[in-house]
Amino acid sequence: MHGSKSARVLVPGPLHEKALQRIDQNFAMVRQEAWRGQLLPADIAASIRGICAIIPINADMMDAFPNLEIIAHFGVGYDSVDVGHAASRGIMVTHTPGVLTEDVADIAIGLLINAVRELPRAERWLRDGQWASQGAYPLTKRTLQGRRAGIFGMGRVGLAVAQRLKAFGISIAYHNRNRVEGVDYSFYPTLIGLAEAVDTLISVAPSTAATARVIDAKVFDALGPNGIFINIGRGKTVDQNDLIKALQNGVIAAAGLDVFAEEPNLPQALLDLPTATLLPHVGSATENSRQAMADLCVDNLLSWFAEGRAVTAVPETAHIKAAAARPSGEPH
Ligand code: 8YV
Repeated sequence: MHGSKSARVLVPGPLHEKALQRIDQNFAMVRQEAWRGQLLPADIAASIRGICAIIPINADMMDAFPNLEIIAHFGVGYDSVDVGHAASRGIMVTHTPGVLTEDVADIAIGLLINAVRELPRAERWLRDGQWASQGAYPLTKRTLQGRRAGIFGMGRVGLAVAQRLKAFGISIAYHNRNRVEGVDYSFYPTLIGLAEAVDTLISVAPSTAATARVIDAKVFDALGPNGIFINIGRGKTVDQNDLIKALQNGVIAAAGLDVFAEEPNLPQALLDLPTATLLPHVGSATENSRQAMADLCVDNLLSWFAEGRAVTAVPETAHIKAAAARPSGEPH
């Protein structure tokens, strides 16, 4: 499929090199690497029909481009894009589901083993010379064996995490907005109900108005002193202060986190906790996944401008049709 060199596509902020190359080959690319929300000349702004970006895109930014048709977001989670506003203006929003699922699910398992078997601390013991000077690393209080896992968010990544946990012989339950068809893991209609039933809570939940800080002190209390909390979804689903207190006071045993409330900034209190194993949002950070995400982002632009449909629309804008594909007079 070839693009339309006449379609202007804005790329604000950083973007994967491969995506940049393909956008440049197929479209009239407007590159704004150091994007700070600056205004572009009115004629350029009016000519922008697509945006491909990893950076947040709010309503004001969309409204700076009167003829914007599509936002191709680099990432599966799209909480940084105001999709409600996009839908109201008839702007298509796409994301990158599917291609990063396995790599992200692997990180949940890595964090879980790190948290339960204390691998980062054991490695530090070795590197700091304590193995040689003091002997074996202390036995860990906890094991994966016999754990009961609860997955919050049973989408593609949640299912891939469950598949891995099954291989470890860990029991699996889940909470999701709705029961998932064809999935026979125990469903809990409330998050607190799930937390009461398990000792290992793994959050894969997206950041939405309904999930904002829902993982809070009550959930940690329910998880209990043998509790492990893993987060590979979004940091904004957690009350981070409640989590810090729960770890400081032994309300839960340990946490493994790849996502945080205000990335890339973490409170010192969290960094100071020996029972927290922390990663800098590396879930999809393999060359393989990032390349596939870059390809899917650009495939969405190509498909939109050549055929009038997106490949992977977000559900909120899946109904939107390209102007060229609409019978005249039909609204978007
Ligand atoms: C990031 C992710 O988007 O896809 C997501 O939702 O959280 C990650 O893959 C990626 O790190 C780009 O910043």
